[in-house]
This record gives sequence, C-alpha cells and structure tokens, in this order.
Amino acid sequence: MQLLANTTSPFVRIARTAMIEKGIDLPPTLVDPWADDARLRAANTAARVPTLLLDDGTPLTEALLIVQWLEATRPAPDWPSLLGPASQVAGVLARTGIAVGAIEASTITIITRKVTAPALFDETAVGLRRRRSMVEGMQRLEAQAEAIATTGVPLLDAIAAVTLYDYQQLRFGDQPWLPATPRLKALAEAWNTRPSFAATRPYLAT
Ligand SMILES: N[C@@H](CCC(=O)N[C@@H](CS)C(=O)NCC(=O)O)C(=O)O
Repeated sequence: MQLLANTTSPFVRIARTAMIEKGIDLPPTLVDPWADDARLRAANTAARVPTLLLDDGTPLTEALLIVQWLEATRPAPDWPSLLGPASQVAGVLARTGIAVGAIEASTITIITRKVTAPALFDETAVGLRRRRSMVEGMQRLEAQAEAIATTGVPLLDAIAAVTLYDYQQLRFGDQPWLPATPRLKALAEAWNTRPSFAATRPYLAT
C-alpha cells in the first residue's frame, strides 16, 4: 500500500488519521500535486492528494471515500468505528459536513490565489463567499463543539474539526477575520496528544 500525500493537505490529514486509527500506519509518500508527479498522474486523473494505492494496485481517491473504504474493510467490533453507534451517526456526519465545507473553502482560497496572483482572490466576491463559509463553518462547529467527543477513539467529526482548526491556524492564523473558537482550540489541544493526530499535523515544507 502507498499513500501519495503532502504535508499540508487537510484532506490528506483526514485520510491519514482515519487510517492510523484503523491500524494502517503507513509512512506517506510525499509528492507535490502541483508538479504533475508521474506517480500521482498515473494513479489519479485529478492529480490530487490524498491518493491511496492498495496492494493490488487499486487507487482510492477522495478523503471521505478512503474513510468509507476503511469502515467497510475494517468494521466494528474488530476495529473502532469512526462513525459511532447508529444513534449518533447522523450527528457525527452533520458536524463532519460542516468541517469539510469550511476545509474546502479554505483550500479553494489557497488554490485560487495561484490563479489570480498577483491580485488577491480573497477580496473578490467569490473569495469573500469562501471566507464566509470558513467563518460561519467555524462558528457553527464552535457552537456544537460539546457534542464532539474528546476521549477514546476519535469519531469522524473530531478528526474533521481538528483538521479544520489546525489548517486554519496554519493558513489564516494571522487574519483578523478568523473567529476566536476557544472550544475548537481546546478540542484540538486534547486530540493532538493522540498519536494519530500528532503524527499528521500539517506543516509547510521548506
Ligand atoms: N475532494 C478531494 C480534495 C483533494 C484536494 O483538493 N487535494 C489538494 C491538496 S489540499 C490537491 O491535491 N490539489 C492539487 C490540484 O488541485 O491540482 C478529497 O477529499 O480528497
């Protein structure tokens, strides 16, 4: 198995954290998705990370599809469920959706800056719309933070919320519009002591 990844992508982090929790602690194969890496191009027509190459060569793409594969192939009770008991799944997925929406707005902002440079995409009408998605997504998750467990095996909502919080700090930590989210901060601090989170924290490669 090979995980094509980079050091910053929040989608990579969701997939990697989930994989580690399901017992697959695979050192990532670092690629630059923007450099048209041949391995990435061959495996994923979208040329994006994460891309997980299974042992039989099957390429899995899209972070949440990788999570689906993990849930299907390593199900509870032999493996921890990332969705929790049936009565909690809707809430877990609803909170995950909020986090993923804000994560997508963040990565679109970072990616589209490459298109519009030297003009800053962030201040355009669409850029401001994406900012609103980030701000409102973080605020809504902050309001629901107490529903996200902080101990035991993390569920998908915890993985996505911490991934969002840390990515926002990395990319937009100096921006005045970034809302204060003390509950999400505490959630991130709690989970980042766990190996699957600590090993996947994003950093800017030099
Ligand atoms: N929907 C995809 C998004 C993956 C994605 O956008 N990855 C970015 C890095 S954060 C990438 O590889 N971008 C390269 C490109 O867009 O060409 C997922 O869930 O995995």
